[in-house]
Amino acid sequence: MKEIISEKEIEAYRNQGAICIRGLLDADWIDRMGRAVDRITANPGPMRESYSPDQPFSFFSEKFLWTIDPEFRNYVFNTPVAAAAGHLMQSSKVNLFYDHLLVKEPGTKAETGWHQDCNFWPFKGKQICSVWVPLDVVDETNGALEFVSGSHEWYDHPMSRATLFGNRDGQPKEVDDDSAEAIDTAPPQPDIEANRDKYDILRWRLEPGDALIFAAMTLHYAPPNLTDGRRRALSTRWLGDDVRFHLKRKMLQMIRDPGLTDGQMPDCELFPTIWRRAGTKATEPDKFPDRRPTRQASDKMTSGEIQVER
Ligand SMILES: O=C(O)CCC(=O)C(=O)O
Repeated sequence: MKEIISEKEIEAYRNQGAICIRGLLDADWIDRMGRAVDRITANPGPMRESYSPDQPFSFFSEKFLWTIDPEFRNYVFNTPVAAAAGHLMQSSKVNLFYDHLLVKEPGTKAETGWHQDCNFWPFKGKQICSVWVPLDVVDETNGALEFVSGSHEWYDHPMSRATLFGNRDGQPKEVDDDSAEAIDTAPPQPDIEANRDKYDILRWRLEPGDALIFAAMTLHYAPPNLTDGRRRALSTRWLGDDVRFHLKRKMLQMIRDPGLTDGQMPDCELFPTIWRRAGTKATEPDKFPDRRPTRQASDKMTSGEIQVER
């Protein structure tokens, strides 16, 4: 289990918008989650989606599994993943946005097109990141993520993007509210693929349990999986101190309505606070005694704690 996040790693995350942390999860977690992923892909839940139109479910996606599956719940509450996100974003606490299982089956031709995650996420703020952990060895032959270094700082506003990956049913939903922000007027996304040599592109070969942690504004991509092995990855999305709920005209579909209004802190049953920096206390909006789910796993939260080296 990874014990330390260094100041150097915090600085690299701040400058590049994406870093690799080696060995964040140990072999036991990899084994457990590998079995959980095999179980879910064989018997998917309600938010299953195909991201490979020509090969249905070859690029398999499912979100919010922690709300229906004990092992995924255990993963978000009891691994060091939340703490790593909190330390890297220099936040006093982190809330879970959602967990996202992404499997590229052998021979998946679909790439993951260049995109920013935050375009259709219902939040404003800079302290938003994802922790992407592969359960298989990954490199450029089977779908390791790549990032444009520094792209998280290009603009304050998410860029608009013409094409989305995913099936039609899973597309962001139109929000019928005039106050919701439209991103169609935002700066367009540059064509990174056609101009790779102009950008500083980061990529790593990863072992199972290594983690890529990246800001929601960072442009990223993943190649197809043309090998004969599976590429299973678990991405979790995290919200820090400066994040507020923010309606966008087109929004990611969620498993249920979080019940938040524009400008609110994201504390609610659907986005639970999972990690808190030692010595910090809950602020008022974080207290939801009536709506909080029973969190038997959260009592053991310190087992997932990590320390920062100063
Ligand atoms: O796993 C992939 O291919 C895409 C992952 C991704 O875009 C993400 O986690 O934000």
